[in-house]
This record gives sequence, structure tokens and C-alpha cells, in this order.
Amino acid sequence: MVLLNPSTLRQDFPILSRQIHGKPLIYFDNAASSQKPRQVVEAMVAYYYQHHANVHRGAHTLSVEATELYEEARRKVARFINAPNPESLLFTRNTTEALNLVAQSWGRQNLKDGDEIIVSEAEHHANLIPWQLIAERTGAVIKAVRLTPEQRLDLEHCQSLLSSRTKVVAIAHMSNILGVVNPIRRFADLAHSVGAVMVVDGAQAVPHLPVDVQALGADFYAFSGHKMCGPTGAGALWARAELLRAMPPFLGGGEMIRKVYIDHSTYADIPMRFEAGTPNIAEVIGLGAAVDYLSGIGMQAIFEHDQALARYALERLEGLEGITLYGPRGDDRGGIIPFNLQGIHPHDVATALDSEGIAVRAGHHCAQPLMRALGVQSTARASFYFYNTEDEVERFVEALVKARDFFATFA
Ligand code: C6P
Repeated sequence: MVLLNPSTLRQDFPILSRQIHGKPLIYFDNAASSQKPRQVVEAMVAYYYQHHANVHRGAHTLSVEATELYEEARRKVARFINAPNPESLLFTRNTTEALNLVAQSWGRQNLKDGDEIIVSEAEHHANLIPWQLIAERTGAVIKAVRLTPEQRLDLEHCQSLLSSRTKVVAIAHMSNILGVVNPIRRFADLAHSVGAVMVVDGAQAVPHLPVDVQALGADFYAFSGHKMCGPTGAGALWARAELLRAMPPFLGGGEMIRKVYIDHSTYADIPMRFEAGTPNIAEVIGLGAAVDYLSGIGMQAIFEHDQALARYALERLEGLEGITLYGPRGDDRGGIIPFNLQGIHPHDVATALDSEGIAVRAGHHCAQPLMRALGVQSTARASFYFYNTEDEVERFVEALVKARDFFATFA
């Protein structure tokens, strides 16, 4: 059962009325980036037309207004993930920058030779390469939690990797490929049992399900605005305030200081210590509007809608000859469907779907270790959001059948 009424919501998204190759657009690439409603674009336009000035710098009215809009967005985004206070919500460009901030700033101060960082083999490169970079500098070692045969993360394997050397457990809340929502609370309890910090890559979770960073037991939680109806260029890192207060700056420059001398400086308190330079003011305000928009729909309703579409798509696709579907089945599965059609390169599948107006992603999805674990080089991937419909899934299935039959003529 699909719970939301996409036809009303779709009116907020002008791009969804576009035609692609003469066919109505079906946008199934939401895991890469979501579309933007008018409300978000209008909030940014209103800011530029009426309030633009630099923030935290001027005594003049426009600067005060811009600062208030920027800080109001911080309060909104913090509330959205149930952060206990807004100061520990830092704005970054995206999840990637947020995770690099944690690895470089916290990691440089807290990791040493022989320490261990636990990730999983399903991580996006954004939650792997920052750890490799800091491991190279500090001598820390990276270990990976493997998948169970059902393609869930193996908690028992994670437990077996833990020791007094474990300093970080860094796991995605929701996989960008397998679509599974990982049991972060259980990973956090494991991490804390050996005194490690729990770092969560929330890039796919915050846009699609209710997130409560306190209930999850996260120490650091990173996400991107552009996957949750916000603009590109605005993301966030939430962290426990005491961890942030003990961390050195990530970037240096204006606004992050208290006193500056030629050869040394003292630094501002959080959040400013981690927001050097002029921030993406309009984008942050747009992210605040996105949070209002999503809250108006309801995150539980969005998750159930995504899940209902995924169940429907899986039912329809299961019977399709030549298809391989990846990811576990169950209530922990969100709206992401990775698949391959036998004998057809995923890029050819994506191109064939594009000719029918359907946007999906194909490739390794920035998760090469996971591709290796699945025994493939790449997959195609359809990913849903609250504005997608069962009719669109139906057209997608028809287009896949057409593509499969077309390529079969060359086999
Ligand atoms: N995944 C996808 O098509 P950025 O690029 O920093 O906004 O997000 C990085 C990122 C981190 N973690 C996960 C789980 C992600 O899915 C992503 C982005 C997109 O799957 C683009 S590669």
C-alpha cells in the first residue's frame, strides 16, 4: 500500500513535469540526489532578493537578518535529527566533507600506531577513504565488517573484530546500494563496549526515515542536504558537543578564531571553530526550508511510502527472467533496488531506460569493495522518493522487459 498522495506533492516539483526523449520523466535516481520543491528554491530566492549579506560579521541590518536566517536553519536541522542542542550541528558542504572533518580532526588527535578503525565492506567511499588517509598518517589499521549471506552487515563479525585497540566504528545508517537500514544502535553499543566512537554516515538515512541521533547512540552523524530536497553545497555533521569541543579545527581562516597572532591563534567555540570562511549561506537556508518541507510530509510516512514502492517493485521484478536483485528482503529495506540483467552491461541498461524517460544510476556507486563482495563490477540501481508512484514502477518494469528483449536479439 502506498500511503502518500504523490500527485499533490509532485506539483511542488516543476522538473517532474519534464519530458525526456518525448516521454514523461520518471526520476529513479534519488539516492544520487533528490529533486527540489519550489518551497526550497523560493526560500533561497527570497534570501538573495531581500536579505543577502555575509553572516556573523556585520552590525548592519542585512547582516543581522542573514545571520538570523542562517542560525534558524541550524536550529531546524538540529531539531530534525533530535540533536540535543544546535551548537553541535556543523554545516559542511556534504557528507563527504563531514566525514573528512571527523577523520582529520578527531582522528589526528586520537589515533596512533596500531589503533583500529572498523568500517564495513558495504561502505560508500566517503566513509572509507577519509579513514585510509588518516590511517596512513597515524599508523592505524582498517578492518571491515563483512556481509551475511542475506547481504546484511554481520554484527557477530563486528563483535569479533572489536578489541581494546578499536577506536572508531564507522558505518552507514542506510546502504546506498543494498537499501538496508543498518542497526546503528547495536553497532554503537558494540563500539562503546570497547570505548570506541560511533561514526554514522547518514547520507541515505536522513532523507528517507526518522533519525534521532541520541536514540541511535551516535557520536558523530554526517549527512548531505542535496539528497533530502535541499540544494547542493549544504550538508551537516552532528557530534556530541564534548567531542567537538576537544577537537582541533579542520580548516583555518576567518570566523573560526578568538585571538590571532603572527605565529599562533586561539580558536572559537563550536560551531564556529569548524565553519571557517564564508559559508554556503543561501544553501544552508535552503536546507532549512527542505527540513520544513519534509517535516510537513512526515518522515515515517516517507519511509513507509519508499518501502511500499520497493516491495511492489521487488514483487514485479522477481519473476523477470535474467534479472539478479541484490539486498536483503524485510522491514529493514528502504526504497533502493540494485539489479543486473544477465548479459547486459548496467550502463546499457541505464541508457535503454533513459530512452524511455527513466533515470537510474549504473556503475559501482562509489562502493567498489561492496561490488567485489557481491562478485560484480557494477549494477544498475533504481531509487525511490515520496514523489514516485506505482504507475512509474510499472512503466519501469515494462521498459526493463523491453530492454532485455532488445539486447537478446544481439546475443
Ligand atoms: N551517494 C549515490 O549515488 P556526498 O557526495 O558527500 O553528498 O555523499 C556521499 C555519500 C556518502 N555516503 C553514502 C551512503 C552515500 O550514498 C553518498 C552519496 C550517491 O549513491 C552519490 S555517489
